[in-house]
Amino acid sequence: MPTTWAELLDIGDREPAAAAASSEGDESKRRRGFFRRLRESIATSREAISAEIGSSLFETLDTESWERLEEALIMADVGARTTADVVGRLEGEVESGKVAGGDAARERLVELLAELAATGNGSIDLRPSPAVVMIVGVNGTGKTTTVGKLAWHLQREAGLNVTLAAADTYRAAAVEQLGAWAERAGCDIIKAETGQDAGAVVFDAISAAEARGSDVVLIDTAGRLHTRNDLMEELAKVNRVIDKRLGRGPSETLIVVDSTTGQNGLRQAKVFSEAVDVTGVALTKLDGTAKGGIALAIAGELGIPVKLIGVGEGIEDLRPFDAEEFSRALVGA
Ligand SMILES: Nc1nc2c(ncn2[C@@H]2O[C@H](COP(=O)(O)OP(=O)(O)OP(=O)(O)O)[C@@H](O)[C@H]2O)c(=O)[nH]1
Ligand SMILES: [Mg+2]
Repeated sequence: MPTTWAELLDIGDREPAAAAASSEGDESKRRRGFFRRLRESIATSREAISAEIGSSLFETLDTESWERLEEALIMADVGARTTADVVGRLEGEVESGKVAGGDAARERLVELLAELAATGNGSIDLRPSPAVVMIVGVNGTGKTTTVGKLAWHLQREAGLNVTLAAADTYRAAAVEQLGAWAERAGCDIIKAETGQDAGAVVFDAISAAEARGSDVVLIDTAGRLHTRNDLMEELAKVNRVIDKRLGRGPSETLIVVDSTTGQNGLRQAKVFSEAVDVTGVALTKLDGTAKGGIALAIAGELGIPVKLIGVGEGIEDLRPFDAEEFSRALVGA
C-alpha cells in the first residue's frame, strides 16, 4: 500500500525530475505533520470511537463491549457489513486466545481495518504518456479542487507535465474555476469552444497534450447525480472518445467522494462504478466534521481502493491514502 507520493504514482520508465523529487527527510517531516493534522481532522469520528471503545472496552471484551464496538464503527460510517466482518474476526481471534485483550486487541483492530482498507491496486497508474486521468462524482464533492491539487502534486512530486481538460461544459463558472487552478498549479488547460460537448474537449485536450509532450491529461467532469441515467451515459461516451482517440481507455478513473455525506458515498461509488471503470476514490473534506469510516466501507464492500484524501481547500491539502495511518487515526490508537 503506497504511503508516499513516490510510491503512489506509477510513472513507468519516466525519470522523476531531479528538482521535483523531494528529499526523504522533508517527506518524513511532512508526513509527521500531516499525521497530526489527520488525527485532528477526523476528530469527530475518532472521539466517537474512542469514547465508545475507551480503554475499558478492550479490557473487558464481553458481549456488551463487542456490541459497543460495532455501534461505534457504524457511527463512524464504516458500514454495517464491513463492521460485522471486522468485529466478527476480532472477536473470534480474542476468543480463541490468538489475540490477548487490552492493547493487543486494539492494535489488532487497527490492523484488521488497515488490511481491509488496503484493497486492490492502491497506486495511481500514469502510464503510458499521455496518461488520461478522469475525475468523476456527484455535484459539489470536490472534483475541480482535487484536479487542481493533483495537478500541482504531479508536477511537484514527480516532475510531470500536466494538461487539464475542462470537460464540465454545463457551467461557464466551472471553466473559470478550473482556469484559476491551472494558474495556481502552473499547468496548461484546454477549454471548450462554445457549444462543444465534454467528449470534444477531451479529444482536444489529448491532442494538445500529445503536441506538447504532456505526461498526463487530467479531466475535470461536471457533477452529476448518480441517479440520472442520461448523465451517467455521457461519462461512458467520454470514455468511448478516449478509447477511439488513443486506442486505450483512461489510465485511471477516480471518483471523488465527500466524506461528510456518510453512507450515501458508498451508493455513489457503486453506481458510478457500474457506468465506468472506477479505479479508485479520492475522499475529500476529511478536515472539518467528517467521519472517515466511509473509506473502509467503500474498500470493504466494493473493493475499490481509496487513493487520495483531501484535507482542506488549499493546493497542498491532498495526500496519498495511508491505510494504516488512517485506521490508527480513526480508532485513536
Ligand atoms: N474543507 C474542504 N473543502 C473542500 C475539500 N475539497 C473541496 N472542498 C470545497 O468543496 C467545495 C466544492 O468543491 P469543488 O471542487 O467546486 O467541487 P466539484 O465537485 O467540482 O463541484 P461541481 O463541479 O459543482 O460538481 C469548494 O468550496 C471546495 O473548496 C477538502 O478536502 N476540504
Ligand atoms: Mg467542478
